[in-house]
Amino acid sequence: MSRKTIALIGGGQIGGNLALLAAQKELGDIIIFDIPKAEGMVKGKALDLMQLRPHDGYDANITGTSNWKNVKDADVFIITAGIPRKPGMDREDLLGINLGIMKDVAQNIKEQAPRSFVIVISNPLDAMVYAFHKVSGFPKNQVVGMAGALDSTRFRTFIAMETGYSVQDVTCMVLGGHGDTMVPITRLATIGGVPVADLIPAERLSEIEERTRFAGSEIVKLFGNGSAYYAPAQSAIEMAESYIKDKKRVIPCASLCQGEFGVDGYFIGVPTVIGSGGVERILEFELQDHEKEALHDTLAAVQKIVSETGL
Ligand code: A3D
Repeated sequence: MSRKTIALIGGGQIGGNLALLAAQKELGDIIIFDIPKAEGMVKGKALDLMQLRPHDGYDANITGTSNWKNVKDADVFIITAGIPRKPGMDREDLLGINLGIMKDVAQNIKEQAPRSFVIVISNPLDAMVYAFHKVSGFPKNQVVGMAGALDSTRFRTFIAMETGYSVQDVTCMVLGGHGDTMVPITRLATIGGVPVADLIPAERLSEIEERTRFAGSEIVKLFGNGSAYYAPAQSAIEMAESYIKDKKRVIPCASLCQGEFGVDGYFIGVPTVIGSGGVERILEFELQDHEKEALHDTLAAVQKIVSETGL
């Protein structure tokens, strides 16, 4: 079986970490693509990563390029092309610049690798994954947005920090849009199978939900000149790995809903099965009334930003 090729479109902070993690997991050969102005930077990152491989013996070929022809027929694309937030900015403030970039990227991926599986990370995520889908015309199983995977691991992290129990045993999911209206499904969060509501007082739990909603901004404020990259990269790699190894993991992802959870025609965070068929299935379950309301609010926010794309 030949190795898969993973093309990383955007070789900045997240792109560099994606390359490192994909190499360490031996997911395949890696191509880091960026604009001509950044070609030296991605070629340098690729070479640096090549020289790290002998330590643990990762067999992956890593290259940098600004030529679309070099990503021809790549199996997986992970898109981080665009600009990140700075303090005081909402994700929505990135729309003007990142939409133009996403249209260009979608057109090129459509030409070079029409059968690939595409994971979008660029913000504002809910609008960017929608734009990719519209412009590329890719079937819905080939396109997915990374957001819920990260929002859920942030929620898990804060629950583990609160209790002191292993983060490994904390499970929970965050659904909805990737913004302040995201919906942590707290009643389903458990630590080793024990409901968190039995372990953490309600008041503290709602503070943790709130911190989760603004976890991205908390890091943007601390950095002062960009947004998070380690955890976002790992979250997308989990999704890529599930596709490449046909693991059929169930991960909250921005998937195109066509009736699921009462959402029609929008990408929104829902429990998604990712396997060799790409987005293979959305797992629906009964929401409680307050969760339905919250999902309705988050859908309104997603619809608003999507309408601003004009697509
Ligand atoms: P950064 O380090 O600036 O990297 C972005 C890269 O994109 C730069 O190297 C640019 O040169 C490159 N780029 C710009 N235009 C193009 C183009 N047309 N083709 C290819 N490459 C291009 O940013 P970052 O890696 O920190 O963040 C990347 C994106 O991810 C931003 O939009 C962030 O807002 C977003 N992000 C999303 C999440 C989610 O959870 C969804 C989390 C964190 C960041």
